[in-house]
Amino acid sequence: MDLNEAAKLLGQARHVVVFTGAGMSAESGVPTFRDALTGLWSRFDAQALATPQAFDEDPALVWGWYEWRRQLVQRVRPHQGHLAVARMAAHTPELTVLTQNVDDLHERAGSTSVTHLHGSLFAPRCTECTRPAPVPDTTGDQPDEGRRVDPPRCPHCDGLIRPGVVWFGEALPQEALEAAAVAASTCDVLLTVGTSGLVYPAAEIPRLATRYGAAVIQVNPQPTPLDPIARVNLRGPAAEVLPSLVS
Ligand code: BV8
Ligand code: ZN
Repeated sequence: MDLNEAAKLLGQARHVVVFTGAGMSAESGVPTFRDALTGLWSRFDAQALATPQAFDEDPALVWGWYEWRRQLVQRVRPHQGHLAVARMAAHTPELTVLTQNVDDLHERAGSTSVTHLHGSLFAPRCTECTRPAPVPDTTGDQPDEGRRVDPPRCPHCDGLIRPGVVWFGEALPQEALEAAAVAASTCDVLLTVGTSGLVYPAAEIPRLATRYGAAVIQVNPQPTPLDPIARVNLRGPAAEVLPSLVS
């Protein structure tokens, strides 16, 4: 594994972008998007649940899935890979985290410049007046082993509250997209971790970085469509590989 080449590229970089997907949270115990559907949810397809249509059709089922995921994230902790990314920022003049993940593990590990391309489990909002809504206080509740949970209603306009994530078919937040395009087109190194590079337009980001001359380093136990653009391919899990890239 050419860890030394990767560590050297990162050590010399002025601006590093760390681009993460669901594989970054896997070793914390958060199932990746595709295998987030085990047990209770196994007869559903994530891509079918993560849509405005599914929420319109059955708000309680979709809200229940996101509440289950949010409560799961609240019960787990960032791993050594998240902590390594936070430490990397201390050694790099500029470091931007662009994540496709809707959990808060990068922030809880101490990363400060985190852009959520697909929103967050911790930013519910009203479907009508779009005002932000409070995250339900479910501390102490047993994780809801049921499936359906009626979404709360907006205190201002009585509209249905929805998860603050980007569903399939929805546009990514403009400011996140712009921040990602600026970061990808000005960085020297883009470290892509735990993403299959299949979901667009986020999957454009590593490709954009190479077009602007950045070196791409990939951390993933599996081959992905990003292999051909990676200068260095580190075939291994995030929690093991990332700490060896930063002192
Ligand atoms: C949009 C939030 C248009 C919700 C998610 C071309 C251009 C534009 C759009 C499209 C296009 N072609 C198709 C589309 C439509 C669609 C799309 O890309 N579909 C795919 C399936 C082909 N895109 C969209 O709909 C996007 N919107 O384009 O809108 C528009 C424009 C203007 C106006 C109106 C509309 C919106 C996409 C965002 C969807 N929301 N998440 C939620 O979380 O519930 S996407 C979701 O799936 C994740 O956020 C992630 O981005 C994606 C993939 O999830 P996973 O499979 O879990 O993760 P990943 O793929 O990253 O795979 C896990 C990886 O980790 C694997 O490689 C594995 O090997 C690795 N791994 C495992 N363990 C470890 C590990 N790596 C390291 N360490 C380990 N331990
Ligand atoms: Zn409202």
